[in-house]
Amino acid sequence: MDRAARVYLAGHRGLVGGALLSKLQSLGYANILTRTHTELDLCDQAQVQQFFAENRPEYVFLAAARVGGILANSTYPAQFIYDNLMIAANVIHASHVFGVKKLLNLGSSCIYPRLAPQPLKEEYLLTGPLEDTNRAYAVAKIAAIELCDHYRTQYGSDFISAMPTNLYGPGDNFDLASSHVLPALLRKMVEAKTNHQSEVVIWGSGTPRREFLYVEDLADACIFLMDHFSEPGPINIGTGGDLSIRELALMIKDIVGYSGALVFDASKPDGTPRKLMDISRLRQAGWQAHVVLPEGIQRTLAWYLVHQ
Ligand code: GFB
Repeated sequence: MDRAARVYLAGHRGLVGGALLSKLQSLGYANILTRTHTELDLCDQAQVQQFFAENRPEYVFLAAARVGGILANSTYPAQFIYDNLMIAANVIHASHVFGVKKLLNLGSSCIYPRLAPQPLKEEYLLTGPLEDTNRAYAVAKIAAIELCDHYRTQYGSDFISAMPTNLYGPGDNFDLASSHVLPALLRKMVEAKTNHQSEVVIWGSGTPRREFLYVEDLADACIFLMDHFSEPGPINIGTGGDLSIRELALMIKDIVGYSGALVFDASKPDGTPRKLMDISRLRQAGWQAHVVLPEGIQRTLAWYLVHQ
């Protein structure tokens, strides 16, 4: 991407969008277009078409979505499927209508079949039943990938889809009802330490395994792919390693310096047992993650202690 190119970053206030905005600015991109949800409702096709007509972005990072952890996904499925379908359809279609040079769409590792072989290869998508707790979100995200691929086939659009694993980092959502596991456990342990609580409750059995990618690494990977990847089908973005929720909780406990007990609440859902990504396609493209989990947790904790 030329540093003077008009780059539309949809979702700049989210975890991914915030990291992408910082990274793009640090690399000297001077013409980054952003709009808040109040300024531009991406579920409204007319508003989206007008925005594209007036601003003519050359590149689009589609990082806007309704996202949440396992509880939010299983509590509000209608909003997760509708909002994510509309956002994807409106932004991807407008990018075609107004001649966007390249668009990067973001999927998620949770849209692979629940019991697909591990590590997950890109070709496993749509080969089996989805995880129930986030089926609504997954169907919308799969539709977005299909939109990109069919616009490439029929119209020659250079629209690519990245499939990040579970993300975390500064700017994450720390609301315990809607957040993902890593920020939730960070907050719970910080508060338990501050309030001298004797225990911290961890949802589920602690046995599911998750892969965690630091969000600044993801931003770096997205910009790399925008410049170097133009193929159909999703491309996995991960670290290549995973750990159990129990191991994660013990790591966070150690980093926060919390000395109480960890209690596992089996009444809460475990979700998919594992979703480790195969990142050989990404490695072949020439990119790999840099920030290891303990370092990323320490940076996220430092950010949270200032912004809580
Ligand atoms: O991060 P998480 O909410 O989402 O849950 P998923 C991961 C695992 O951590 C589950 C456990 O087994 C949870 O039961 N867990 C333990 C907790 N304690 C907690 C807690 O306090 N809060 C939360 N949230 N989890 C999401 C999808 O699945 O993955 C989204 O629902 C998205 O759509 C995201 O794709 C990347 O990793 O299970």
